[in-house]
Amino acid sequence: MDMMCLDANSVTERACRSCGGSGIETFLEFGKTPLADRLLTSSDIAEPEPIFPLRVAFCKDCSLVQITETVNPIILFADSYPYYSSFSPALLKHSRANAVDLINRRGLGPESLVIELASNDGYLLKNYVEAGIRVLGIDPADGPAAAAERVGVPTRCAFFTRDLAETLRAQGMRADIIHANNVLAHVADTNGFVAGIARLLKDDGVAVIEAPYVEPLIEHCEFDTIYHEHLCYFSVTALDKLFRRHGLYLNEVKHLSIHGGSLRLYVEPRENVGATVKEQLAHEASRGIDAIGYFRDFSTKVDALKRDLSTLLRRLKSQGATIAAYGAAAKGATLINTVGIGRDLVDFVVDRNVYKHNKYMPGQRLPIRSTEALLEVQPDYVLLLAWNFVDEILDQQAEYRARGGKFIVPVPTPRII
Ligand code: JHZ
Ligand code: ZN
Repeated sequence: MDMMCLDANSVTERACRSCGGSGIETFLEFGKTPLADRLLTSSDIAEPEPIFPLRVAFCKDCSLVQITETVNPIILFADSYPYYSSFSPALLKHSRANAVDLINRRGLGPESLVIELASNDGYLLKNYVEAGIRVLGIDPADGPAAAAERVGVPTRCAFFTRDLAETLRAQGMRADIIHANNVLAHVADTNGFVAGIARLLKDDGVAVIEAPYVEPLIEHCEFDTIYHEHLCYFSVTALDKLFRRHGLYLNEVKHLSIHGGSLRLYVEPRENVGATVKEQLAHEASRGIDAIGYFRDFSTKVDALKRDLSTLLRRLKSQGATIAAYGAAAKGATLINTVGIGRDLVDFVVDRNVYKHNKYMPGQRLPIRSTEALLEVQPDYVLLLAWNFVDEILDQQAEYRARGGKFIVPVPTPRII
């Protein structure tokens, strides 16, 4: 691998991203890795690739798990960001149910306003548009933002900040609902982002926020969901403190199976903490998720998984098997680059997202093809990089499996199905 380190494009944090405390302790080290969503074109392949330290730490003051390196967000998100939410039917279904539930529960109508931060290609807001409700999407990635406009979702192509919240408020905007799915962990100015939500919500409004949950990450060894875009790995304990700092209250929490186990948070300007939150806080205290001890042996578990997966792939290969991979996911980049899965083991990766075709995975540079390639080539095994959509993908690949093809699911422990 030909790589270089662009130090000027990142900073190493010495204090906690949330509370500013200096008691952050590293418990997992990946060394330097390339950026997970920075897919390479055939002309990039001749160039060295930027790599950045990937190191995970725990804050003893507010319990927040976080990485210590902040890569310039323009590099991460603004420029040819390849992630389009609408390529997953399961995600579309999940998002629609969320919108329908809120429209009913909160009695939303044409006079209501729903804002989504990181609205991507309009996958969620389009459901409100259909119901005649006013919406505004905000997203810094120009490709997905343009796709949202095409489906009738007015979108402002910008990063959401405290300043943007002030500007919108000055224009008379206050939201009944603010959605922020899989973005809170991506924002370098964690406090500014939450302060912006507080400024933009109506007094009786609610922020409905989804974020991957740190407990399944640790329990199911989902270490591949760690990459530079994900700055924070939230517990309810850490979130509760973060919101309170800005006069917001985490009043209700739900567990979701999406992305390997996520939380949906209902956050309001009025304190009305329900049983779901109290129980979750008690659960985290009893499991010790609010203390460093819970995280100390994670690194050993990650090493064991990496070794087992590498051994399995090498054994299959030495038996003459052909192996491809499914899902040019960001987490796939962490997996192949930390385990060391190159062209010697995996021939190509398939993905339904047409924007990813004919590009190459970062670091190991596995070529990305359309999913049809699985039936054309019929490799003996397919390593499932998008393991979070296992049911959906196995159903969709019934023909490949009927012809004898097998999937390798890497986490929580590598297994063949
Ligand atoms: P997917 C994403 O990470 C994006 P990724 C982001 N980094 C984030 O925060 C997390 O989610 C939470 C493809 N696919 O969604 C689509 C098929 O080809 O698991 C995607 O390229 N066929 C902002 O990138 C990839 O797989 C299918 O049937 O790790 C899945 O990526 C399905 C369902 C998906 O997340
Ligand atoms: Zn802290």
